[in-house]
Amino acid sequence: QEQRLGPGAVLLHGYALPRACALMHAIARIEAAAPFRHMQTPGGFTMSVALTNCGALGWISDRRGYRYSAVDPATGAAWPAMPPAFAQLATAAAAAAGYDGFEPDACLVNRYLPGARLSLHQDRNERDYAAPIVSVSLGMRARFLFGGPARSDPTLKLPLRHGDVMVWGGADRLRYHGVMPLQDEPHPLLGSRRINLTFRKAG
Ligand code: MD3
Ligand code: FE
Repeated sequence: QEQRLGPGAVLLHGYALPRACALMHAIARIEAAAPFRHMQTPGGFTMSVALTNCGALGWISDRRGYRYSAVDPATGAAWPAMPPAFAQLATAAAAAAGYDGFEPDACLVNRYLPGARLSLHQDRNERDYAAPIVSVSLGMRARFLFGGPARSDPTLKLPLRHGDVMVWGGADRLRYHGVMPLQDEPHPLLGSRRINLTFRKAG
């Protein structure tokens, strides 16, 4: 069912479940062309989350900052194309949440192993904040932190499970958010992993 989290934010429980198997096969192909890697933060830390990308633009981080790149910095080659099934799912989920015509040009694929976490941050490397963001959770359960417009605002802890899809836009677009350290509760299909797809209009 749908859970409204704010004026522009909706959690669609299990929305991606019918497509989960196809998504995992597509992720295996993306991973073969552009392997998961741990990027450096501008502050010199190594991210505990490993990532890769597909689509015209990919989110990257290094000592110079966070940004989008048309090429994989590890190889200099273009990121793998966004599988049509990915774009279709993101467009349909956005429409179900009230955002018609969402056409993502970037899909960040995050991989969490037990202990990996994502500290509280805002997504602000995109050109246009008018487009929503669509996020698809696969595999192990995560405790998502849903904050406010300021880092110091109180956070709500929200469980995200295999197949859950979140859509964020409008007034909720710049909320702080993060992911608590993952507990090892192996998933029947994915084992001790969590994969998150984040669809954005970045360019
Ligand atoms: C809430 N990834 O990669 S996106 C990220 O589970 C990121 O890997 C999360 O945050 C993950 O940047 C899931 C969820 C998300 C994205 C944008 C938001 C939540 C948001 C913008 C405003 C509020
Ligand atoms: Fe984020």
